[in-house]
Amino acid sequence: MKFFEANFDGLVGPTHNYAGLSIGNVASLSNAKNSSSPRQAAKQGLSKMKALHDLGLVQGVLAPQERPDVYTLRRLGFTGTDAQVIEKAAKQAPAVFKAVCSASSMWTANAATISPSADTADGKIHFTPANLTNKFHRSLEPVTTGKILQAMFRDPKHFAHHTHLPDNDHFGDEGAANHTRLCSAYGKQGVELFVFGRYAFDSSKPIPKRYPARHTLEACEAVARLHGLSDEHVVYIQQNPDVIDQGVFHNDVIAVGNQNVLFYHQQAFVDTQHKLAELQRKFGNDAELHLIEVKDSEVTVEQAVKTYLFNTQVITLPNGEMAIIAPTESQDNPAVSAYLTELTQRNTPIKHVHYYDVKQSMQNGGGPACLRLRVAMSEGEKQALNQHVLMNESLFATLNQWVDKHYRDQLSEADLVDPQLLLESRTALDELTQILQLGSVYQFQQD
Ligand code: SUG
Repeated sequence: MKFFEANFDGLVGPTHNYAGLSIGNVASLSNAKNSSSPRQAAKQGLSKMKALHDLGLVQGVLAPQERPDVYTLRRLGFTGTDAQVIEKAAKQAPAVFKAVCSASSMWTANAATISPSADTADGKIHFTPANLTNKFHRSLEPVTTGKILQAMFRDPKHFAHHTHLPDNDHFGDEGAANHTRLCSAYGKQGVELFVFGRYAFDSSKPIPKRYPARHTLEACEAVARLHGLSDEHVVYIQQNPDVIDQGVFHNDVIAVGNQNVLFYHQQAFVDTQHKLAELQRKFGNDAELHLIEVKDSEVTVEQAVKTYLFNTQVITLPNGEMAIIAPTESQDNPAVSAYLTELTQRNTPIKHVHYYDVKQSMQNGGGPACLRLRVAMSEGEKQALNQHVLMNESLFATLNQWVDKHYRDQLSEADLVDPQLLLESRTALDELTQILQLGSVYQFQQD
C-alpha cells in the first residue's frame, strides 16, 4: 500500500493583523502596529499550497476561525448587539479586544498533534488539538480547531479525535510545532519526538529566564498516552532554555525532521548527545538516520531566528529525494542561503531548496513550517477524508476568487473595530464551509 505525508496549510483569515501579541516571538513584537494585508497573506499561503501540490505532494487546506471572537467577549462581560460588544471591548479593554481579533489559527503547526496509524495501538490516525494556553489569543482556538479537524477527518474507522488537554499552563501544549516523527518509511512504525520547554511539576529543572516556555513535558506525555504510542517509540527532549530566551518560542524555529532526517541547530536541545543516542537506538537500523547538526560557526541562533532556516518544510518528493521549502528571508541572507546550497550537495537525502514568499505570515513569526500541519497516511486513509479540502487546480482558482471577493487589501489596528469586518468575515467563512463542505463548524452558524 502507498503511504505518504500530506500537508494541511492554514488558510489565512480575513482579520490577519499585527498586534504584537506574542512575547518571546521576536517578529510579532517588532511588527506590532504595522498595517497588514489579509488578501496578500491569504494569497501567499495559497501559492505555497499550490506549489507543493505541483511538486507532487498531497496538499490540503485548513479553514480559519471566526474573528473578532464576540462569543469570548460576551463571556468576559461585554453585552449588547455584536457591534456594541465590539465597540465597548475596543474602548474598555483594548488589549483583550486585539487578542480576540487575531488570525493566529493560520499557523496550523500549532493546531494539533497527530500520530499516524503505523504508530498507534488501535491502527487509527489520532488527533489532539493543542490547547495553546500560554497566549490568550491562541487559547481561543482549540474548540473550533477540533470541529474543523472532525469535519475533515470524519470516518471513525480511520480517525480518532481527542479533546484538547486541560486548559492550564501545567498542560501547555503547542501541538505539532514541537513534535517530529522520524521513520524509515511513512507507512512503517516511526519514532515520535516530543520537544518540551519545561517540567510542570518539577521546579528544580532549568527554565528560560526571559521568555516563557510554552509547552510542558507533562502535556507531551499525555498526548503520547492518548494516542496509544509505545514508550519504545517515543523520545522526549527538553528545548534549550537559552534558545527560548533568544526568540525560539517553538522547537520548529530551531529543528525540523522528515523520515530519516533530523535537521537541527547545535544549541537546540538540553542533553543533546544522550537524547540523540536514544533516538538512534529507538529508530533502529531499517534506514540510515541522518542527524544534520548546524554549528554556531555556520549559522548563529540569531541568524536562524531572523531567517527561519529551520522553520522550513523538509518534504519527500515523489522520486524519493527530499527538498527544503524555505522562506525568501533565508534566500536573502548570504550565509544562510550559502549553507542551504552547500547542504544540497552533501551526502544526505536533501537535494533541493525551493524558496517561497510568505512575508505576511513571517512578520508575525510564522514561516513555511508554521503554516502546515502534517498527516502521514495511506491511500485508503486519504480516500476516507473529506476530499473537498484537497488542493487542486480548481480549488486553487476557487479560493483565490473567494479571497478577492471577501478580503481587504489593507488592515490597520483601527479597522478591527469596524463592525462591518465581523460581517465580512462571517459571510466569507459561511461561503468557505460550503466550498470545503465542512458543515456548520462555526458558532455563528449555530445561532
Ligand atoms: O504563536 N504568532 C504566532 C506564530 C506561530 C508560529 N508557529 C510555529 N512556530 N509553529 C505565535 O506566536 C502573533 C500574533 C500577533 O502578534 O498579532 C502570533 O500569534
